[in-house]
Amino acid sequence: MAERFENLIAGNWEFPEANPPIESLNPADTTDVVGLVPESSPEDVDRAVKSAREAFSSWRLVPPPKRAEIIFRAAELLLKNKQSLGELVTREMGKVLKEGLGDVQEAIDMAYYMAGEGRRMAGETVPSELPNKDCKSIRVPIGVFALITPWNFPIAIPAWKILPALVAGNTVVFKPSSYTPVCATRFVEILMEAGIPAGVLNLVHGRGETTGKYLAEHSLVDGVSFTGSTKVGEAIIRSCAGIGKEVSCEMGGKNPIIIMDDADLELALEGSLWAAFGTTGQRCTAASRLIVHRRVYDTFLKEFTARAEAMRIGDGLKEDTDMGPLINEAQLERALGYVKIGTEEGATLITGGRRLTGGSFDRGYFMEPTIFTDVTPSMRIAREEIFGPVVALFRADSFEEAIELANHTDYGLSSAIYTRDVNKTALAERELNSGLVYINAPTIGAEIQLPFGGIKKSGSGHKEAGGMGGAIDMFTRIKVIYRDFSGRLQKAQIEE
Ligand code: UN1
Repeated sequence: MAERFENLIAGNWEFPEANPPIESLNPADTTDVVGLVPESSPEDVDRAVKSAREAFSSWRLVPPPKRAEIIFRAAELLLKNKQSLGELVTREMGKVLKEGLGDVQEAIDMAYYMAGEGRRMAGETVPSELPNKDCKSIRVPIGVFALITPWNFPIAIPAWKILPALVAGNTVVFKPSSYTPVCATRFVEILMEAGIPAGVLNLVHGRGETTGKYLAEHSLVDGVSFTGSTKVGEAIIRSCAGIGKEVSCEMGGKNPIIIMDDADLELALEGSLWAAFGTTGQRCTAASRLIVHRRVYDTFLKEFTARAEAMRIGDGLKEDTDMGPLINEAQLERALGYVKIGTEEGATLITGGRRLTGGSFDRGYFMEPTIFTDVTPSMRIAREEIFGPVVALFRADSFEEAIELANHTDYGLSSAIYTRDVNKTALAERELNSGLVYINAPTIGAEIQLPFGGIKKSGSGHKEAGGMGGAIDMFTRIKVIYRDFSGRLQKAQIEE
C-alpha cells in the first residue's frame, strides 16, 4: 500500500475520501507509486478558505520581522533536508538529481531572501504641501491567497509563492500540481515545523480542472497566483476579471537563443544544450528556438547534434544520467505529437523524435532529444510551446534578422544572445522583447533576488521573486496615509 499524503486544513491533517485518491507515480518508473493524495471536494476547499480567512485576522497583525523569523527557520530546515528533498523531487518529477537538488536550493535561497524582506517591506514618506501634515504609503497584506503551482519545479515554485505571501501577512490555500503532490506536502510539513500557525497555510490536493478551478474562483479568495500553461492562466484571468481579485499568472514561453558568428561557440553549444534539454525541456524558460548566424550554422548544427545524440537518458537518480523522463504520458504524447506536426509542416527532423523503449525505458516516459531544422516562423513548432526536449533551429543572415526572428513570438519570458561584440550585447539588451534577457548565458537559471516574469502570453499581473517589482508587490497593497496634526481643516489644492 502506497503512503498517503494528506490535506492540511486549519492545522489538521486529513484525508477526505469523498473521491477516489490520486496516485503520484515516478515518471522514470511508473511501478513506483510515490504516494496517494486525496481529490478534494468543493466542501474541503470551502473549509480551507474559511480557515485561511479566520487566521488572517491575527496573522496580518504579527509584525513582519516576526513572521520572517519563521521563514528563516524554514530556510534552515530546508537546508538540513536538502538531500532527501532533492531525491524526492527527482523521484516524483523526473529531473536529474543535480537539478532536483537545485530545485530545493532555489527554495532555500527564496526563504533566506524573504526572511530578510520581513525587515524591509518599505513604503515611502514624502512631504505634504500643507503644514503640520504628513504623507506616507505603507504596504498591507491583501488577504487570502489561492496559490496554484505546476509540477516542473515542485519545491521551488511553491516557495516562490508561499514564502512572500506569508511574510507579507497574507494567509494561503495552496493547491499544488496533482503530479507532484508529495513534494508539496513535504514542503508544507517543513513550514509547519518552522512554526507557521494553524490556519495560516492550508493545503488542498486535487486536480487543476476541478479543485484548482473551484479554489481560484472562490468568492472568499482575495488573490490568485498561478504558474502553468497559458491556456489555464488565461481562463483564470477571465474568470477572476470583474470580481476584483488580484491575479498574477506565470505562463508559457518560446524562448530563443541567438548565436552570432563572433560567439564563443563552445560556450554557446554548452549553453544551448543545457537550455534546450535540461529538465527535459520542461521549463517555462527552456530554449526551444536556436537562431544561428549563417557563418557558424553548419558547424554549430553538426556539433549540437552530436552532443544531443550523446546524451545519456534514464532515471535521474542514476549518477550518469544527463536527461530524465517527461512527467507523464500526456506530456510525452504532446511532445511526440509536435514531432509529427513539425515533420508534416515540412521541417527536417535532424535527430531524435522517438519514444525510448525496451528494458526499463518501458516503465517510464522517455524520449530522445529532438532537433528540427528548415523551420519557418509560421510553423506551429516555431510558435507553440512544446514543453519537452524539442528544439527548432533557424538560420539568420544578420544580427537584425536574428533579433526579428527572436521577437517573432506571442510569448516573451526569456531570451539570450551569444556574441563577443560588446555593442551587439547592448543592442540585444535593448531590442530583445522579453522579461529576462541573458548575455552569453542560456535562457534558464534565473536567480531569485530579481523579479521573474514575462510579457505578452508569458505573464500577466505582478512578477515573482525578489527585487523591485517582484513578489512583495504581488502580495501587498499600497495604502496611502495622510495625517493632519494641525488641528484645523486644511484643504489641499484649494486657495483661501
Ligand atoms: C519555470 O520553468 O517555471 O530560470 C521556472 C529558471 C529557473 C526557474 C524556472 N530558475 O530556469
